[in-house]
Amino acid sequence: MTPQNIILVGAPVDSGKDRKGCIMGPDAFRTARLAETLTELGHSVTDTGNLTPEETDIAEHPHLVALPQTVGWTRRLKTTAKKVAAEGLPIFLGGDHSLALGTVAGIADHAAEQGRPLFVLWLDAHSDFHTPQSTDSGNLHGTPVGYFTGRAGFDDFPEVGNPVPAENVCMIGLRSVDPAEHEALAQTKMALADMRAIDEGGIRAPLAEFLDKVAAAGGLLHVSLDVDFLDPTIAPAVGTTVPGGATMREGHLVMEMLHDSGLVTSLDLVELNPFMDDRGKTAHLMVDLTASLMGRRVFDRPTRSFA
Ligand code: EXY
Ligand code: MN
Ligand code: MN
Ligand code: MN
Repeated sequence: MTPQNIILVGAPVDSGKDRKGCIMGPDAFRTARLAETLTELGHSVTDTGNLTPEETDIAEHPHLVALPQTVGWTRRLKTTAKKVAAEGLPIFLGGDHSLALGTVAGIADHAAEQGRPLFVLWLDAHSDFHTPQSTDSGNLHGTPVGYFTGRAGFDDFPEVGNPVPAENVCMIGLRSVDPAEHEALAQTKMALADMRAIDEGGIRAPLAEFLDKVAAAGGLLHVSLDVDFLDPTIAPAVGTTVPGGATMREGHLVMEMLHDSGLVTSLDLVELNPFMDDRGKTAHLMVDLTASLMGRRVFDRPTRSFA
């Protein structure tokens, strides 16, 4: 990847679920030397500090956790993401996955202005495809994909002006999908690689197929990396661990293939809860994976065309 103008945006969103701690995520990434690591790889890095949510006058909802605050964050992140996407390669430092309601919707607005389709790679144990009506937990971090693909039911949230078509989304790492999500996903043409598919055929194939599609469409590519994509033994600092996740090498292979494709235009790093970490082990792993995405290599390899 040629040297990029990387823009770090702190999004200490902690309203997407009951368990608290993601508020400390952005500073944990900073403590794990994310900016320095990317600068050492030759990139220009600007840390814009932490955002705050917009004020809202929306009433609490009896079933939805912290609805007003999550709406306020979505408004802030949607406008910020569209702005910074025009300035460089944004990396949104979470904060829980409800931040992706705003980041992906905002990046989609930017893509529409560029006249290019947006594609999304969702690296997660979960499909996060609920709506405020279908969620059992009321935790809105389980809804971002439902929101930015334009599912109905997000009445209190900003209108999604440029929904990402479900067929432009690829999910890798799935191993916890609720029945309502399963039923809704079956109505779409979303590319879904659960851990069984990875066990049988490896993680390379579904990713290469998706990258070929992005390249052929001349698309922008947003990557949303949830800590719980990884196996809890290597990444314990997340509130929604699910055993049987991606290995460290599978994680690095995904990031190295993404680098070689040259297609990635924005990134979320989400769900890190430093209160649950083991001396920064998870924070450092997420920084190492980001370094692989941004070009850290043992040996240089020819960049493989995915067109
Ligand atoms: N599907 C479950 C729920 O909706 O509560 C679990 C969601 C976990 C979401 C984390 C961010 O990936
Ligand atoms: Mn309700
Ligand atoms: Mn998630
Ligand atoms: Mn998850």
